[in-house]
Amino acid sequence: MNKEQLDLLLRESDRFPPPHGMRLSYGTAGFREDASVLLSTMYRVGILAALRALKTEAVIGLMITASHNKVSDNGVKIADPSGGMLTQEWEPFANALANAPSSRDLVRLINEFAEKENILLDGSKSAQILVARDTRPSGEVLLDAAKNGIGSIIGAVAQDMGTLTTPQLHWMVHVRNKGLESSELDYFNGLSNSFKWLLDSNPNNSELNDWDNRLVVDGANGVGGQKLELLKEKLNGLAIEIRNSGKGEGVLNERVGADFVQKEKTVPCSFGSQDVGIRCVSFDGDADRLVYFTVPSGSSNKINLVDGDKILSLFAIFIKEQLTILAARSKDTKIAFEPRLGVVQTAYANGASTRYLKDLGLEVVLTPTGVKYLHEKAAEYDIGIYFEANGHGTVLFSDYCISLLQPVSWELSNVFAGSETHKAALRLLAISKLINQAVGDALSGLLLVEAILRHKNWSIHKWSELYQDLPSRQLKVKVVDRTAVETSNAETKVVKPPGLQEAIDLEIAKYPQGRCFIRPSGTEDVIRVYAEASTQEAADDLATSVAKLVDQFLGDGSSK
Ligand code: NG1
Ligand code: ZN
Repeated sequence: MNKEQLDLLLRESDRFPPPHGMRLSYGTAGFREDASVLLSTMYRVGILAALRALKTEAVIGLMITASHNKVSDNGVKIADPSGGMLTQEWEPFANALANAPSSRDLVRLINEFAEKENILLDGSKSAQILVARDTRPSGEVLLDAAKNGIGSIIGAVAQDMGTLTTPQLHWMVHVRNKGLESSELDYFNGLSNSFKWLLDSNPNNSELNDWDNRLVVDGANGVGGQKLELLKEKLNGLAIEIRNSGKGEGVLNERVGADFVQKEKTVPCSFGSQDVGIRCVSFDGDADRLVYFTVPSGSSNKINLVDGDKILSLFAIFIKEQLTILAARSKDTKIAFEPRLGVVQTAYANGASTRYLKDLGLEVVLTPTGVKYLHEKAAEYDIGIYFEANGHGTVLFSDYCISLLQPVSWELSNVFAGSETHKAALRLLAISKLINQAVGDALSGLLLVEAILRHKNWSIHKWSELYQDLPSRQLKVKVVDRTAVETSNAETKVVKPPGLQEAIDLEIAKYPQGRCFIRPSGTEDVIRVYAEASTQEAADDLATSVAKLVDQFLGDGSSK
């Protein structure tokens, strides 16, 4: 590091001292804490992004959001050149940077790391970082700190993209590094054009006069509702009403949004009896998750949830159908079109969904929680579909698969233009353009669900009845130190502290179809408990007794 760089770093980092007595960790989705303690973290992640951009010689993203967390929290994560999450190899460095106790320690760490990674810190190279934030009030000040961090590395330049959904920023990084147009307008045009294309490829389109095109969306009082207002103007064939769009009085994620709807199975604010029977959707605070639901008739405030597992199942059925059409024809063409289709879930997937998907003949694998794991696994297939039960997921297409789907491949193999085979290929191609290839995206997920339901002429009730969810319950337990829990087998077994797994197993054995696991959250200071059983009462009891065990082994006595 040259003297100019050293002086700049020391001078600037002194302005952002780290909070005392806190240990920050780059968790399931970056750093997340109460916004009031994050200035120094933002500054340091700005430096991290700049180093990553210098190392990869590509555009990097920095997103300020705490997704579904309460409005007083905030967070930051990095998008790698592919638009995916920061490589896990850099997470230890991210942790060390965030926790360096003084400016001198920080600069020493940067110097050592840059040397190890062969990153030249002499200003001879330039680097570009796209920065964006969700609608949290704390975002503006935190973004300034991140820009300061980027500006502390000579040659690195921040491009402020303003307020975006998390998947928009990831998408921009992804396409920018492919040398393609990457403005917000390009994003909206890409979604609306491929949606239209998909609808037009529906052989039954003209017979769908009775199709209910109404849809009510809960924007979680966040950025997703605002962006959908813009996208909506470009869409035909859907009558979208947006509530909790962030323009009114409501507070971000407070009794609204995908996390609330999925975990509490309760009607979000501003929804109620007027919505009985209509397709409803909830986004989370940064619009990378979506879940569908319906409001049942009657006086209860409970909903019928159509969660990420059912969205995954719908996508899997449709994609498999298209592949079957192609496989039948590929026998008498020159192309052997048999892409590997894989489905990736986590232990939070409802057991009934996993059984259903396997019964369809699909290959299903489980990974630990966190999109970085699911995405990585799904990318191993020609078409990989991944979803968390909470509604985060997408469909990945390999370059090989996309090249086979291009019209030119079909023309070469004598497939009759306009035939069902040809259309099946075009549908898959449209899906690959519609669905975000970088991360889960509520806007593109919504359009794909809508297009498939319309293709199949299915109501949300028909979709919801694909299989019956096993009753489940999620709880969180506050403990003194959540890192005291270590797990294995895609987080389904506790290996530390000793004896806890055996105690959990004894509880599970008491319940028919009982399944239960615990894991430390990567985004909150809690241990999460998930339980499933044949009745709701049994799932509740199992979760409660395991939460008590967690408390006995590790707690401070205040489970919530
Ligand atoms: P943690 O807090 O690690 O459970 C939560 C979600 C993850 C993922 C991240 C990132 C659950 C149980 N966990 O992580 O699936 O979406 O947030 O937003 O929903
Ligand atoms: Zn989110």
